Amino acid sequence: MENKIQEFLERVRGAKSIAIMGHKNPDGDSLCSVLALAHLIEENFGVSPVCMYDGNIPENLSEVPLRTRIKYFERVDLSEVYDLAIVMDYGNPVHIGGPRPVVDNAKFVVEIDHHKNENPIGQLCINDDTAAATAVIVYRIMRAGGLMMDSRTADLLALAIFTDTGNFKFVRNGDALRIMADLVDAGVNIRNLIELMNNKPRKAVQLEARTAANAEFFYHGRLALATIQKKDYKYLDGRGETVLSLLGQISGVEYVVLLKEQKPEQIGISIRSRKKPIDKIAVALGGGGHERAAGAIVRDTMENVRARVLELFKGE
Ligand SMILES: [Mn+2]
Repeated sequence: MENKIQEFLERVRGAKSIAIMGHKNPDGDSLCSVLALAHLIEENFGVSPVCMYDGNIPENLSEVPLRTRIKYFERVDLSEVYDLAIVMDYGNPVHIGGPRPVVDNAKFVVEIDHHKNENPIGQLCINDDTAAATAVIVYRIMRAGGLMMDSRTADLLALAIFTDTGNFKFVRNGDALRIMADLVDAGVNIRNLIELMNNKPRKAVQLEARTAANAEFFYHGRLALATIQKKDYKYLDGRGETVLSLLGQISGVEYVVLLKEQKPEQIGISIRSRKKPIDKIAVALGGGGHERAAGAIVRDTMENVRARVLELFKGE
């Protein structure tokens, strides 16, 4: 890891043009890790990376520091050949989406990720699937390189870690907490960051509340299943974390599934588990993720996907 970080710093030092991207429909870690790394590079190396994304950035992340620094991929020149393309927090090449040509055209590709990834696309891979967030790896790069961290970088790293660990619920060791402690000592105010994310449209919160209220329960109340129909999907902000978290608070519920009809015959699936690993269920559905937080996108009707999910949970 240390050697890879040193090679990365050398690559950045030698690059005149840099592009950075995360995964499609960025979450807090994807968005804030991209912005933090871009800002670190700009402040410490004097090169201003071009940041791009595909999909939608949730409204609750619209006020994060340097938000305007990242551009929708259709607003950047995808034919430009960058010295360095950095792909972060992406997990699987299909999740890169629109910015993909930038990766294919770049002279050198680096990936920085904490997802399990069978087919890495980087020529240099700074991957660690034990890291609680991609931002944890960014933090390590920053410290190993002796890079200057200002308050915006600190806030971005804290936001990424806080959101990706589900407010520290998913940490498996103390690293993320030690890093957060350091960021707080550097001036991060966690309460202010939470307030900054309380920024959803009213319709989004009301949809989440309604979706949770209409959830169904199976297998002696161990599985909670909620659905969002196409007509409501446009109001959903992000992945519906609040629905997942609300249903997961119910006594006896071990698994929570949220089915989202993104388009006719395209269902986004989010799965959460309170105990046992469920990433294998997401994999069986053609997706992936972490042991207790995973997902998939299935091209089929809501009815069929619902039946398949219920079948997969039968043995659990
Ligand atoms: Mn992540």
